[in-house]
Amino acid sequence: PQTIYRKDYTAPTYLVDTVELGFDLDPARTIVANRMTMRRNPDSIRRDIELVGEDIELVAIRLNGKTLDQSGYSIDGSVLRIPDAPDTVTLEIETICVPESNTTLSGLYVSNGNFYTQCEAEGFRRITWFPDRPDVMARYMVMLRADKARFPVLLSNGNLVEEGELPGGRHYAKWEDPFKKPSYLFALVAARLVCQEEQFPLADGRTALLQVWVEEGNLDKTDYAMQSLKHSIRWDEERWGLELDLDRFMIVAVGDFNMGAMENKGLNIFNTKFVLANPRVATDIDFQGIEAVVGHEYFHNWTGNRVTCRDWFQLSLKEGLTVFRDQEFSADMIGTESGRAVTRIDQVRTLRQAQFPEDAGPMAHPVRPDSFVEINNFYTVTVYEKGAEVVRMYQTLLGRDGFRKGMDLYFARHDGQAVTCDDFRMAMADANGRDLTQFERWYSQAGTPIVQAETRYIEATRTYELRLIQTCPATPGQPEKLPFHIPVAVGLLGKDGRDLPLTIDGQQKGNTAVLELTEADQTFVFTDVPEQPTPSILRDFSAPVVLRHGYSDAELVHLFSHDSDPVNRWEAGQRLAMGRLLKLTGMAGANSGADALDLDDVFVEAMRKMLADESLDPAFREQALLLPTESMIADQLDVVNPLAIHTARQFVRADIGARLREELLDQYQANQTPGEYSPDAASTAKRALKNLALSYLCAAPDAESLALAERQFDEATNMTDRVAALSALVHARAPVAAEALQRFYDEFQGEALVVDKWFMMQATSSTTDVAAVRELMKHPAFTLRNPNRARSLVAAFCSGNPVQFHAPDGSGYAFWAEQVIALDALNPQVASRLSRAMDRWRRYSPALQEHMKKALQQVAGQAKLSNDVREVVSKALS
Ligand code: BAL
Ligand code: ZN
Repeated sequence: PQTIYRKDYTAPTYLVDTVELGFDLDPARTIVANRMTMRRNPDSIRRDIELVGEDIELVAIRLNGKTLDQSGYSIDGSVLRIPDAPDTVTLEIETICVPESNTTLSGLYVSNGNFYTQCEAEGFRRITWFPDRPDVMARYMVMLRADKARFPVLLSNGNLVEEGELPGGRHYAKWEDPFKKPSYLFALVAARLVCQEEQFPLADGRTALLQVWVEEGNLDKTDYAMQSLKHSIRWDEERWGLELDLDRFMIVAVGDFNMGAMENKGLNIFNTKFVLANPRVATDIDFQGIEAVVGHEYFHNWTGNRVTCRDWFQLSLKEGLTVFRDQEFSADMIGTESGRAVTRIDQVRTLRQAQFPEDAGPMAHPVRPDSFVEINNFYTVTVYEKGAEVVRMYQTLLGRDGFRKGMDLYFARHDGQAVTCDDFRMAMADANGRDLTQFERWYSQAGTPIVQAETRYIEATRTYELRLIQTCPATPGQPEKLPFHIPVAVGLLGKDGRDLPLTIDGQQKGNTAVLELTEADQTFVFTDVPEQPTPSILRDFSAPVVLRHGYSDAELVHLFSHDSDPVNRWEAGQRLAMGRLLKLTGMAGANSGADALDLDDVFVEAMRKMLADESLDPAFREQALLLPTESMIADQLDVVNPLAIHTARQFVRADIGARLREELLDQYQANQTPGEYSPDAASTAKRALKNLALSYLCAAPDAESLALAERQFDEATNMTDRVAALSALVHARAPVAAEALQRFYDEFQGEALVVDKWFMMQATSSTTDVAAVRELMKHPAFTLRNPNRARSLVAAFCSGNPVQFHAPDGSGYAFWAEQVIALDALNPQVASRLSRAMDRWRRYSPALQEHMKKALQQVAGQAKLSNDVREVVSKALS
């Protein structure tokens, strides 16, 4: 496979002004007629028309009305070249594709008998020959023709301009998108669907027709998506002054989908997981996911669609920015300060759970990568979540108003264009008169920076020195790093726990100062500091870095009890917990078991106080009581022993469950939410704390705790409580667990998304070994062809059940290799995701490494392998 480099970018040779697409839709043989008006790009030095196509049969090609025979063009792999073309051309191309056998779910495909498309990043070339690159933006007119009885609904981007009947029971619909767009935003749907719809007033006085399209049985699960869409539209108007630019905005849910959702212009296509919800089938987390993803896709209309990416190396230009926007949206929707903090804590957890490991592994890449083999492999937590952190840092450095000025300038300069991350950075710099040259390194350097903090209080001069030393580990292709421009938000706590007012260089900084760390080693001096303070460094997680500081337990308990910054208050608890977990992991590894493990009173008492502090938001208390995950613990270790980590963490959970039993029971009772279910933030917070209490109680299971879980399972009136109870029973190996699982399946077998939960719960239980997963794969409801289902069992096991996956005999890895190979034949994108479960193989014990290497080599040795999987396994092995 060929590596593509960012430095090799060249402008397209021809631009496309208009595209007329005609589809004669038939699952077994769809005919696509494509008529493009093109003109030579004055910015290009070459004269060839270059089109790409994949898995399509070329029927005819005509240039300015004349059929081209094979002397008029050449095809080399996926590239079709017409040499020395005239300056303006009308190019007509007819192709055939077979949607029903397209298992990749990229391009035009069939799901449950209906037609859908997915074109990002490079799916449009599976529909027709085209300059399928984001810097070619054109206006689209689309004619859809299909059997009316089977496909009564025909949708595409933009506005419906005409529809009618055709002979032979067929019908047609003609759609026109008034905005020019790159081909990756093209979409069509031809399906038997129903919709919830309404007219929604926009800020400028217009109204827009909003629709949520689903299969008939799901019309009782569209309210929340519709409500989230309306909130998104209003929020974008109010927070950023950005309006919906179409008269019609559609969301369509599909059960077979590689990603979460897709922002096609005016016709967002969604994984059902991020549309369908009602209290019976969806959990609080599902409701939150729907709000965030509906928001995310809607916000792309400006950040992604109106202003798009010049090339795929710039993916974070739209994704980092749009994730940042959806994060802010979710925080604003909760509306309270503690709710905002809890969303921020969640973001930090995601970074530590997934992005920091990526930054430290063989697939590490900068937010704006320099090269790739397969762009689909770069829809990563680095491009998305770290990219969002980079955008957030602009706001931290420039202030909210400064950031808004930068956004306004970005749209003023670039609306209708395909641009780069540098263009965004320049808009931020120019709008604020700031030099952001050094900030560019966040885009070009991979790896998680480490900031080491050293402090000194000088009583005689009442000064406090904070020395910050930054380093960044080597990553593939980048042995040396230059210093980053890091905003470090700092507060100082007095002995009474209150913030000390801050003065630096004679300037008053309030309670939190944003220090700008730009050197490798830099010291900041606070003056007029009346007493030895406790430093609260990196407040609100002001940069995606690892902060090292030699905190004492006493300091951490002080911060955990008093820090006015809720994120650092939570962080102090995580540090307390991580210290214990690492020590206990070492002991469990040495002793091979939980015997002789012991948890100290300082930690348990801090947890007890936090749990019972009813002045604090239950959502915050839940976060504060959640231990770092097994993968976060693994990330701290040079040699990972998954069993020792699991043993240590389970021991801590059980010990907390036993020693805080009274308080846990109290909170379990105090946070009931009787009455009708509502996914609002306050009710969600209560359920979260209540169900965390239940899980701790069941970690040290006695008859009473298990009875509590069983009763909750029986009496639950919503999926959040039901799943929490069932999960507690399963993880506690309760005698009733098997029967409860069966009852759950019997009741919800008609709800695909709930069946996914059922598989996932079992896949991630430490009681489920490889043999049990293989048994589950024989279940009639299991199929590798549906991405959600494959992820719910196979990927959930490989990435979410470390103890069993890393079985000493290597059986987990052999299973992984088998499944990667099987999936790759169907759907390379899903296979490639699964293949990343082995990213960190060099961190395990030599015996495990041996097995892992063998499995990786087995996959790499396959003659027939997608570029997607090949890139991942070869980088892992290199
Ligand atoms: N653009 C791909 C899906 C998403 O990030 O919204
Ligand atoms: Zn996105």
